[in-house]
Amino acid sequence: MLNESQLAEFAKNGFLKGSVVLNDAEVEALRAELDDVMQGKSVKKPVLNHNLLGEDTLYDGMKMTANEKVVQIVNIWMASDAFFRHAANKTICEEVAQLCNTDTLRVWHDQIQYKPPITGGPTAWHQDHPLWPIIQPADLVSAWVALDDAVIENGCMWMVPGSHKWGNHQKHLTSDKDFKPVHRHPELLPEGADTTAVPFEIKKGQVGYHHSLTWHGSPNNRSELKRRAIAVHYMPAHTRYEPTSNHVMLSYVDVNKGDILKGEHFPVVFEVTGSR
Ligand SMILES: O=C(O)CCC(=O)C(=O)O
Repeated sequence: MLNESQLAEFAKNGFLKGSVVLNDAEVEALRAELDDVMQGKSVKKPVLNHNLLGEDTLYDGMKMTANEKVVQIVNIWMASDAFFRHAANKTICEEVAQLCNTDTLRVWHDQIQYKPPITGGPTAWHQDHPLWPIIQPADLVSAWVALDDAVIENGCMWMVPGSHKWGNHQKHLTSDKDFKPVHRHPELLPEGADTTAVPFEIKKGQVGYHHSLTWHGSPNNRSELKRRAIAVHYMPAHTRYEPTSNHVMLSYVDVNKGDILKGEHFPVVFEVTGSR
C-alpha cells in the first residue's frame, strides 16, 4: 500500500516510483513468455505484435531509419497466462486502486515496449489519454514494470512533473534534437508551467506509476543493454466507452456508448470484496 506522502507525490507530479514487485525468478519467467509471444510461438495471440516504428511509420513528421525498432505488443495478457496474472498483481492493483481512488480495476489494455540494444528507437513525447479516444474520463493510471533495469543509457522513460494537470496538449507535443519535450504553442500552457523533463529510471522488477495525462516519452536505446518493460493501463470502476475516433481495442468493445467499459476483453483484476 502507498503511504500519504507517496499519494501526495503522485498527485503533485503525475508519476511515482513504487517498490520492487517481481523477484528475479518472476522476471525470468515473464521474459521467457515474452520471447515466445514475440517470436509468434505462443498458441494464443496478442492484439498487436509489431515494430511501433514500422518502416512506413512517421515519427513526429520524420521517416524513421529502417533499422530503428521498438517492439510493441498489445495485450500480451491474452496470449500468456503469466502476463494475465501479472496484470492482477496484488500489490500493483491495490496501489493503482489507491491512486485512482476506486474499488474496482479493469484492464484497458497492456503493452510491452522492448527497445533492443543499439537499434532501439524512441517513443515520442505523448500523453496517453488523448491517444485512447474511446474512453472517458482521463483519469486512468498505468503501472510500468521494468523487465531490465531501465536507465538513461538504455532509453528509460522521462516525465514532465505536474503536466497531468495541464489538460490535453497531445497535438502540440514534439521534441528537440536531444529528445527534450517541446510544446509548439507554449502560450497555451498554464502560467508558470515548467516543461523540464526528468528521467524515470526503474529497476528490474520495480513498478513505476503514471497518470494518463502525464507527458512522457523515451529516447533511443543505443546501449548494449536490452530494455524490456510491461505496462498495464488500468481503468477505474467508472471508465466509460465514449468513442470519438478509432483505437485498436475498438473491435473488442461490446457495450453501448456511455456505458461502463466492461466485458471479457476488459477483465476485472481487482475488486474490494463486497464493493459490487
Ligand atoms: O515504454 C516506454 O518507453 C513507453 C511506455 C508508455 O508510453 C506507457 O506505458 O504509457
